[in-house]
Amino acid sequence: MASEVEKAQFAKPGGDTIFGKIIRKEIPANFIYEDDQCVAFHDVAPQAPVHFLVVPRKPIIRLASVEEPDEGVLGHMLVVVKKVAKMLGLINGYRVVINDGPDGGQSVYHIHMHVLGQRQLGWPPG
Ligand code: TR5
Repeated sequence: MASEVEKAQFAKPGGDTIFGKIIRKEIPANFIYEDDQCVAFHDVAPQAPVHFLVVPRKPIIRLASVEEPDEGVLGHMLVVVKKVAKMLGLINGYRVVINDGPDGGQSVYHIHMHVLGQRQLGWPPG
């Protein structure tokens, strides 16, 4: 089974992604939250006791391809991060991560925020 880093080396931007299929409910995921702009669901391979993803309905490819009109949805996603983190009881803090491109370890080319919590996280990340 390829690691996330290995997957990121081969992942390519473009086309529909697994997250598009999840958003359209063509593939099941463990949803926690949804609204007209974004969804949140648990990561299938959690790297912490709580690990969820916030994904915009708009298929923005990656942070490097964000445009000014995306400001609103990106800000909204951070508000959703805060809401869902509170909902899941992350009262002691958490980490929010956007992996961008091969060096950033991005394996799915539909922008998303990772939220990790309920354990002490190390720094720097690997
Ligand atoms: O590597 P990046 O930052 O692109 O993050 C992609 C994340 O998507 C990884 O943490 C994966 O574990 C996660 N992932 C991949 C799939 C998946 C998922 N999370 C929830 N449900 C998933 N399904 C149904 N299928 C996946 N291939």
